[in-house]
Amino acid sequence: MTTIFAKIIRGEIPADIVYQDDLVTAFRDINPAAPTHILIVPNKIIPTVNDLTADDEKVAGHMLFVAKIIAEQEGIASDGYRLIINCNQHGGQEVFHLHMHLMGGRPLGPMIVRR
Ligand code: DGP
Repeated sequence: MTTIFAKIIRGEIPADIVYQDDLVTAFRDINPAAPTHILIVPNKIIPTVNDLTADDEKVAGHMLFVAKIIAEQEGIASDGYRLIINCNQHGGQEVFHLHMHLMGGRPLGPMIVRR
């Protein structure tokens, strides 16, 4: 099984990679919703949050730590930013390779549209 993000991680398709280590890769979203919009992705394919196992605790925590590092790198840490992980249909997940959105660079407004 592969995913579009796995191909980016392996360097098979281009992306603006801003961070990479042995556990995660981060690159700019192709369709940014904010001035800074970066996806933080485990190098290993984990389709959704629902698929996390106890063995994935390290990589899951590392995604959050890397978000902090990149927010500093991008100069948005003190103003603030938003981290989002979508899961399955109700979450609006489109790519089934776990990823954390890091968005900032302007006030982002309410978290979700209230109905
Ligand atoms: P989600 O809805 O949480 O699954 O978000 C998927 C995001 O992935 C979406 O904001 C657009 C982004 N995306 C999809 N395909 C590509 C791609 O080929 N390259 C990059 N850089 N981003 C992509």
